[in-house]
Amino acid sequence: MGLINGRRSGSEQRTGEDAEAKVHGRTVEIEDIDEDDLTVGTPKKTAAGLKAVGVSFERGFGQGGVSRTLRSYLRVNQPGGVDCPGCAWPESTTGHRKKLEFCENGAKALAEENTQRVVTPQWWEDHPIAELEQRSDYWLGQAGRITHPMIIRPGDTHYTPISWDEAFETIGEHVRATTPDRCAFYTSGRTANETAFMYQLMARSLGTNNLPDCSNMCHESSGTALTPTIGVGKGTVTLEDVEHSELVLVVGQNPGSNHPRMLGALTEARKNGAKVVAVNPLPEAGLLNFKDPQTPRGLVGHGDRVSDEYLQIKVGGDQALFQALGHLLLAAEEENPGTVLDQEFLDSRTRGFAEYRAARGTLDWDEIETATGLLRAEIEKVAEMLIASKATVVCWALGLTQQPHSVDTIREIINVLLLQGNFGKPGAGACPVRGHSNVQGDRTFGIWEKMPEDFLQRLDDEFGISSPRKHGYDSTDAMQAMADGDIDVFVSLGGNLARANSDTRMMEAGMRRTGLTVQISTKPNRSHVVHGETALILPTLGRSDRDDKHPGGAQFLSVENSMSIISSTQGRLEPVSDQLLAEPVIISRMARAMLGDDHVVDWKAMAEDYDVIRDHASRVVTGTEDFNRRIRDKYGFVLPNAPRDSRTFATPDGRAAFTVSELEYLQAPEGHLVLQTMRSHDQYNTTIYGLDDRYRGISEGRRVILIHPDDLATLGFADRALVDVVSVFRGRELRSARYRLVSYPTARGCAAAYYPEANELVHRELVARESNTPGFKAMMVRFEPHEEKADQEKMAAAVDSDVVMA
Ligand SMILES: Nc1nc2c(c(=O)[nH]1)N[C@H]1C(S)=C(S)[C@@H](COP(=O)(O)OP(=O)(O)OC[C@H]3O[C@@H](n4cnc5c(=O)[nH]c(N)nc54)[C@H](O)[C@@H]3O)O[C@H]1N2
Ligand SMILES: Nc1nc2c(c(=O)[nH]1)N[C@H]1C(S)=C(S)[C@@H](COP(=O)(O)OP(=O)(O)OC[C@H]3O[C@@H](n4cnc5c(=O)[nH]c(N)nc54)[C@H](O)[C@@H]3O)O[C@H]1N2
Ligand SMILES: [Mo]
Repeated sequence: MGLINGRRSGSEQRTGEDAEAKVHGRTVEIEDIDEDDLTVGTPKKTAAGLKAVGVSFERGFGQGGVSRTLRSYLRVNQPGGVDCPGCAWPESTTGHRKKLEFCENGAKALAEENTQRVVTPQWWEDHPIAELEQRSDYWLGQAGRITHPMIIRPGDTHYTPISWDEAFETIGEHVRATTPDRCAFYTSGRTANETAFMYQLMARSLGTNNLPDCSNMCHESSGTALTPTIGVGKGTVTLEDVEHSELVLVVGQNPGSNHPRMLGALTEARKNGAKVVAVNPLPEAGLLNFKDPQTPRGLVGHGDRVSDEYLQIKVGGDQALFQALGHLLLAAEEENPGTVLDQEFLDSRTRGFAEYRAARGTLDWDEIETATGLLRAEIEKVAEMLIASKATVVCWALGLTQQPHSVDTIREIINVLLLQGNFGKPGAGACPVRGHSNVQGDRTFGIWEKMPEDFLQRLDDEFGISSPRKHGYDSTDAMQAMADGDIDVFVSLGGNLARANSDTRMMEAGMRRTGLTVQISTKPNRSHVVHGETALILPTLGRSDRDDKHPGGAQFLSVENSMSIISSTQGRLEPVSDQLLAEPVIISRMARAMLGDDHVVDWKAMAEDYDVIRDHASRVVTGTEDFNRRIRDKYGFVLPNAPRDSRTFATPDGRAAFTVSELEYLQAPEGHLVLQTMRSHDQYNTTIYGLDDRYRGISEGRRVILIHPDDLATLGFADRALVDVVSVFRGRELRSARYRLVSYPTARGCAAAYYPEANELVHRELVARESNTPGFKAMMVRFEPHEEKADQEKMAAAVDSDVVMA
């Protein structure tokens, strides 16, 4: 363990080799995963509690040391502090915030960023690409924060340091040597609003809408379903609505691991008399019971129950469920007219009700039971709860967005909410629970391959540019374009597309074909390892780092949470290296390198003073008028949301739309199961924090398939059998070797594996209709006993047959 304390010092202007950088931190070598160490215990029935507090501090102290950790934990999610990089769940804006307004997994996210482990030029020298290719995501991410800009040129075996000046010149040369439509600019959802705004402006000034983002793989199906039906592609509730609802449905979501602070809101709602229904194929601990670590009772008591009903639905059965619920509401209204539906709302605010009623008038219960794996009586019970509720919220996340029929499924949720007028009244509404802490803000500020005309027009007017109108690539199309050799420059503002996207082998082949890949990153990941012919790594400040190298002093940024509240975020910790640049500075310099110093946009002014960015944005982004004043309010400000604010809908005729969809669900062929992929409790997307999926009882290994004991028996496998997984789609097969089958109480016919390991099983063509989101929760798989020897041959065969390369 080498300690590099102030070994180098100096300025960013020199070339990397002789740069005298000030780096503080230590390099560490951790052991890589040994899947044979896997242990399996029993799934837990309660989330959080004292253990969660212990883990928070243990991880924090282990990565960042005591004082850094305490300073960062005390400031997270406080007014004027740092927005937690963990998730997009909101904090209260009505006053009371706890001293520690975060959760175990927020703490881990901070610990990972605040780490004092560093990845120096020496580290890259010690680890050739050939070695890094063999390493797991866990090993790569745990190495720590990248301290210097690095480059790898054609024929190189290692990354070597490069000066910032040279790095930007390299980008400029590559961009000028090609055409704008052969460049793509990816964004991950941690990017702040101001940064996102500059980034999309840069792409559009260059002349492309190729702005794929993580949202394409995440909640795109939600936006696609919501915009035409209710006129806004976002949720329509506030935190207070959730807490004062009479009924909350939590569908396709695992808040215990992915939005732990939501459990506080659900417990609060139940205390206020609400009922909570969980809909999930897995019995997730956080949806069963919760011990709130912020209360004494939560630390020592038995905890609070979270859900009143638990529908253990089959993967992909939710459209059927919501069709059935709609049918039951209509039937109940017919029986007792005037008691169930909000007729006044239906008449005055919606369209398409008659067609919907006609379509849902009848129902094939056998098929509904097959599709959902639920009993009619279970569904009827939830329908009764809906009928009894005067204010219902439906929350959902990725369990609904990553399947072929996802958009239809979400439209069925909207139908059910519309029936009872659950929009624009307290305690009611649609609540897609967003993922990355600023994924929603990035969209608001223009990161989208098909931004609407009015935004583009205002952007053009503000800056005197001519934005292209042709839609760009989303993440799936970008992968295809890369694999086809249609991309020369790929820039990634955060994220790790090589691992996050579907069809890993195709994605990696595409990255390797690209002329220049540029990763603006905090930590090493797979997208650095499977790189373009030339590749740059540009290390940036994280959200909790101090950003004060500006003429006007320290700057702050802003983010938007899942409930449309924009607030400021400002880091205060000493960066691990004085070579790191803030993201707006990187974009400003990159833009000038691409577009020339005489470009009509004053990039330099924006990077020097973020108020300048906000001033521009306030004239382009709807709802951000007077941005610079309002962002300085204690809790920021709320963006307008027509359904929520005024029960109005910005659709062409001003009405919310009912939709009719054909029933669809996932049916695996004989001998196959439906496979979903999900997050463990110890990861942030492709960043693997540790190997402990505590609530599900899995530790020290990640290549597992959770499978129902009866399915194990039917398929003729023993618990813990070592298998290869074969995923089939339209007659084509993808394989992934060496998984352990683990007997688990999931719904029958469904299996679950961890993302991103299982992404190599997702066919590129398996996407949600309309939204083009990969079918990460809709694979059809079978298992074959794993034979060590056949391993290499099979993998080689899979590469030959499945990757389309010229
Ligand atoms: N700690 C931590 N927090 C995170 C993240 C992280 O990786 N780690 N990621 C962030 C991001 S980007 C996102 S988008 C969110 C993701 O948050 P989630 O959506 O909670 O993420 P997943 O782990 O994909 O879990 C999906 C859940 O849906 C269930 N499910 C799967 N298929 C179906 C189905 O067909 N129907 C139903 N009803 N349920 C189904 C699964 O069993 C699982 O409980 O979390 C964010 N927060
Ligand atoms: N099979 C399967 N695949 C999935 C999913 C699934 O459920 N199943 N979920 C999808 C979803 S919901 C999402 S959102 C995507 C996630 O896709 P991405 O957003 O592309 O992936 P992340 O793992 O969140 O990105 C992690 C990397 O971001 C960089 N980073 C972290 N913080 C910062 C920062 O402050 N600035 C910068 N510049 N870089 C930073 C680090 O270098 C880190 O390695 O994956 C998708 N892929
Ligand atoms: Mo996400």
